[in-house]
Amino acid sequence: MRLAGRFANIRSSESMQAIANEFISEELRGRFHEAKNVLVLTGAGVSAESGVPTFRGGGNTAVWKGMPFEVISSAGMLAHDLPAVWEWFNYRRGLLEQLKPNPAHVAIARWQDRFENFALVTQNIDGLHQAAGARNVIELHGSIWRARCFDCGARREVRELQFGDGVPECFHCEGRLRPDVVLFGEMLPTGAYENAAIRAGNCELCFVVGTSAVVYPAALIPEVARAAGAYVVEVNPERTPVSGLCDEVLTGKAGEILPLLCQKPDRWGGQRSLRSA
Ligand code: BJW
Repeated sequence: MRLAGRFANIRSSESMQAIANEFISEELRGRFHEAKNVLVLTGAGVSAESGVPTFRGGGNTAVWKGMPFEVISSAGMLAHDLPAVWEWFNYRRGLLEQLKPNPAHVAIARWQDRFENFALVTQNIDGLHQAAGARNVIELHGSIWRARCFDCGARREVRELQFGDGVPECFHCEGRLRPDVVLFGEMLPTGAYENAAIRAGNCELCFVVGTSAVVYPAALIPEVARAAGAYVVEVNPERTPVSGLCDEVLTGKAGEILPLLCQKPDRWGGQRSLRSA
């Protein structure tokens, strides 16, 4: 179901409610109301409405100084030109510093207090979920706000660093620091995927929000949830390779769709129960 264009005229919570009733299926509203174990997997699209460019979609991939991001954000580039990698991430942090969480981040952060067991798994490195108040975020691809030592593995907030010759030094061992992000061809942080997969295997409702679902192993999470019997819902303006396995595909922007799910249950017409339907 496509939501495009409907949000320009929203004037009141009543019209929000009307749109929610129209676009969010009764099945999903019921499941959302009753669920105890919920997992959300997010990708770059959840931050798009904050002004963060996505990697793919919208006419192809990001390029910086003539290099596609698969090149500049790769393990090979770390070995080849570490100062250029820092320059790329410093540039992006500079842009991010001016951006704020959008209604999708805010809605997801609220869900953590709504469900008994809630897991937020993100591929994003931008920190916007945390800025919206999300806690215990499982960061599959690290964080642009941290640095890590090549030699001793110590981590440090980037804001605390000094960039002398372009590559900051470790406070512990004087080794070279790198951005604490997972580049192409690198392993994910120890336990991050495993933790996410366990949570996916235990959830009953799984939202897949704003990801092209082409990067592994993150793209396996919806499959793990589905195989374990979860109801899987995709939120994305475009179809993706996981659309076919989803129980519902909500076609539209995360910042418009997710707040609809946050409407209070009584506004959805009472305590609907799927099991008694
Ligand atoms: C909206 C919206 C709105 C727009 N609302 N939605 C199995 C098969 C083949 C290859 C592999 C495999 N397993 C592993 C690999 C290799 C590789 C991989 O997956 N390659 C594929 C591309 C083929 N994976 C890895 O290398 C991973 N490491 C690993 O697996 O280690 C073991 C291993 C190593 C080597 C070989 C084999 C195994 C690591 C992956 C790290 C990814 N890193 C990046 C860069 C981070 C640093 C940086 O930022 O520069 O992470 S790549 C980039 O893609 C970034 C993202 O987190 C990631 C995913 O992208 P995402 O989030 O899905 O964004 P987009 O842009 O792709 O999509 C945006 C979506 O939003 C679109 O669908 C829009 O429609 C939508 N959208 N506006 C909602 N308003």
